[in-house]
Amino acid sequence: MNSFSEDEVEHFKENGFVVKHDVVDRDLLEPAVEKFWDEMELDRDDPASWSGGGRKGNLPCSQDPVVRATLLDTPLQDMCEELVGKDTLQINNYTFAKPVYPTGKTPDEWEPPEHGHLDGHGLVDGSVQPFTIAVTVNMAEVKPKGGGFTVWPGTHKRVHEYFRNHSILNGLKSLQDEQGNWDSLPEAVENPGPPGTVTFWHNKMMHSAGNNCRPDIRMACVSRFSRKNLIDTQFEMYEDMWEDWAI
Ligand SMILES: O=C(O)CCC(=O)C(=O)O
Repeated sequence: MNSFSEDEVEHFKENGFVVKHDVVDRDLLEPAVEKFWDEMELDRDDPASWSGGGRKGNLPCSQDPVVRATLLDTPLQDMCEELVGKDTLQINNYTFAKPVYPTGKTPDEWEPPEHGHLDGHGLVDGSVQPFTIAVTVNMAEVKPKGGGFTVWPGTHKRVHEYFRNHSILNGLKSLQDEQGNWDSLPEAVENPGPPGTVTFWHNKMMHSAGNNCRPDIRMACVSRFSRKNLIDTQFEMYEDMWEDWAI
């Protein structure tokens, strides 16, 4: 049975991402959320103190078996392989545990981030660390304007097209003019949702954490899969960017 409808596959191809609800069971999420709390260095009983956070960066529990279970004991890899191809993928990184702390602003003051970044092509100068497809899992409820994973739809196509004729070192250049200003970026889309909501996203998507103008902490985990043969195929930029995908 297919996990994605034809419309969802079409949405993924056109926009570079697709969102599915109830993919990860709450029984797996709840213990993982406890691990977030163990490590965020915040007083759980004092929400007023959460504004501004908290321990920064990916939490150490990114590697914890309980947190990894939210990837390993779920259909996430199989679902990604429905898009990329059966038995094509391996885990590139496990469950980076990413809190986004409240900013202290109200939803009325919320704005999306002005821009995002690309992973693998542009984060580290002079090196590429590509992957194939990623999943961002909402570990707890993420309300709109609450720091949800944010994407710039369609940027995967612009970046892919640019790489056909340019170095793959910095894909952000495909989204900038000659002066380095953002060039006609699409409107950002934030992906809130209940626990277990997953955003599946293409490797060449501009993305970012959102701005959290809610009182709750945004808790999400990001994992990336790469093709088993990525080392041989990473420079391959087919005219049809889906040539080597299953969709
Ligand atoms: O935390 C988020 O929502 C964004 C994560 C991100 O930017 C990344 O994994 O590269």
